[in-house]
Amino acid sequence: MIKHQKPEAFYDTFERKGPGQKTTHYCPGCGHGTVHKLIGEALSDFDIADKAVFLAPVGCGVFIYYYFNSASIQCAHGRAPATGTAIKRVHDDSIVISYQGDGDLGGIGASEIVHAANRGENLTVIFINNAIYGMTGGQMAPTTLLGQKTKTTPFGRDKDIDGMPLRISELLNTMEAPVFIERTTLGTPKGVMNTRKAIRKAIQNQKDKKGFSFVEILAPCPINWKMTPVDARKWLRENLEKFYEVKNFRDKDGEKQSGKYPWMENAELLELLDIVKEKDKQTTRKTIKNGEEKVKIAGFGGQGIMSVGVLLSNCAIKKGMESTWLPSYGPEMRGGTANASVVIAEEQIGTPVVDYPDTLITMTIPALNTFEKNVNPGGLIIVNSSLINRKVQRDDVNVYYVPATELANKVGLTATAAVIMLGIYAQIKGIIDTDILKLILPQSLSKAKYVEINLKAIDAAEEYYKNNPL
Ligand SMILES: Cc1ncc(C[n+]2csc(CCOP(=O)(O)OP(=O)(O)O)c2C)c(N)n1
Ligand code: SF4
Repeated sequence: MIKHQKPEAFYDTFERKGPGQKTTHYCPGCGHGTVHKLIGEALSDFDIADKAVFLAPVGCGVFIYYYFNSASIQCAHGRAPATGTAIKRVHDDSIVISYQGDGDLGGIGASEIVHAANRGENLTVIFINNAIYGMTGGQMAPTTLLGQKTKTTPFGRDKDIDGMPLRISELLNTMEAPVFIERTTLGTPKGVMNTRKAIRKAIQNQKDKKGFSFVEILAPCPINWKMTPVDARKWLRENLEKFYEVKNFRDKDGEKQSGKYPWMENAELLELLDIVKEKDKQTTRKTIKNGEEKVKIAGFGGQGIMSVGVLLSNCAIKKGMESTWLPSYGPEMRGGTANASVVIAEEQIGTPVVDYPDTLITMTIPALNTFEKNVNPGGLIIVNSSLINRKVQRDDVNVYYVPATELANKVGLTATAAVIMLGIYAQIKGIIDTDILKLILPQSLSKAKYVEINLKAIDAAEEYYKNNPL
């Protein structure tokens, strides 16, 4: 029976250009739409749409998340294979589909695809080769044919000036690791059916944990080729297919990947991260207001901002909570602005980015100036009053002033000021406590000789807060 219907893996309507839309943003005759349908059908037939994670490229495929009712991540230009590597390593059961154009994959992202293929990541990569930069209006791509006229090659691509068109499938086929590499075409109905098969195989391989699977699809871009959809398919058959041989390059079984990476089996590390201590998790898990606490620790480089962020995050993990740490540096090696974003949560964390912190721990005036306005109403700002000689302007947040640098000097090391700030945070918020700080601190410091003095700094913070409660 032939069914003509939208795959269930698609949303009912596409909201890209307002509610209720039934059509995609692609131009008439564009290859992207055809390939979306083939992927959608595969996901529906395999019943894995809920496990799929799309890696959206920069290019015309950028809006993939408007169409598939699956998870998707908008990747930096060309970086989808790197993003996919990370996702696979923490969510091995997800089905990660990297969807990329020839500019994205073969140009700016050439390095990422080469290394992901060479590592044999268990990913499915769908590579749309339309021999042009579609989204930006038709500039030359790495795959543009010799003699092909584009915006940036108005007299046609010239080998001596622009180099030869890149045959990406052949390039990846020089490597040992990939298990499946096939080039298909949308130039004919038969080609579309073969593309369908190749996409299914590449997804099935990932399901079976076989390894890196790559499908290069020769696709039309009628708009930038300046042709009608029918002429574009003809041109594709007569030109693209002549240079880019349509064939299967390899289909090997691949050694089934265990899905476990060495660090996932390192008992010492598991112990450290407390992943194995389920019991401990249940007994010590804290209830956090709204289930999540977002902290921004900000100051200058060299003040221990990053280390204290890692320390906080590790304490939270030790307590059986989820936590992320995200550093942000200014361009200078030393003394530039620096801030760390830490998220602590009862459940899995959606994003490590902290735009609106619940707590701001601020070591310097520029940091206070930058982040004060972003603190959530009802939140907390802890101010190092030794270095910040102004008051917080907000009246809808709690503020605690602590002369952290002064206290650190008394302890005997100025650099412990950030640990003192964290000690104060522990006292006020109670999400982590002094005991856990003292337990984790020795593991967080790279130099053992500073452990003792930092432990003293935690005591100093506790003492100070006892005498000056909020
Ligand atoms: C860092 C960066 N460099 C360049 C661009 C401009 N840019 C946007 S899409 C694109 C290439 C798109 O071509 P392709 O990957 O072939 O996809 P298509 O649009 O043809 O599907 C480029 C160069 C950008 N957005 N970001
Ligand atoms: S510009 Fe080309 S690749 Fe982009 S949507 Fe239009 S036809 Fe498709």
